[in-house]
Amino acid sequence: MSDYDKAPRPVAQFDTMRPLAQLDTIRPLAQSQDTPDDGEGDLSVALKTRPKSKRPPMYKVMLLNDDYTPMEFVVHILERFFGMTHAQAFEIMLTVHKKGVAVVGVFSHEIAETKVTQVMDFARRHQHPLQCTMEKE
Ligand code: TYC
Repeated sequence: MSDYDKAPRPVAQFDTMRPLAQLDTIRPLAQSQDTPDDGEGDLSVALKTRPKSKRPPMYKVMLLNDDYTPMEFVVHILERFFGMTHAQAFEIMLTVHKKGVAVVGVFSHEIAETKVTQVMDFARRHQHPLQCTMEKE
């Protein structure tokens, strides 16, 4: 067990998923009850409009590189708060180390904000200068 695991863990949180694409256009609905299919060869299709529904905006959560935060601490953050395997976490940590920044997940506004707060609090408690930010997709 690593030292980081001794701190209290946050309650498990399930990331929101994007709903399936919702079409805003007029499209056929199932055969209307008003016009039952009488089998007489009427090829018309019942069209109804549906209210426009917009998908909620999504937010990228990003980790920034610095010269002081230990690599293993960043790997631990990615495993603990972003559900990555050790191998995934190590790869993303190296990307941040080499490129300066990497997206570590995309979430609803509320979940993204929670992730940023969890990472920043955890880094601060361990006295590391690690920075985590969010940005609209
Ligand atoms: N650059 C840090 C080091 O060499 C490691 C590091 C990686 C820090 C990713 C922050 O988000 C980060 N110890």
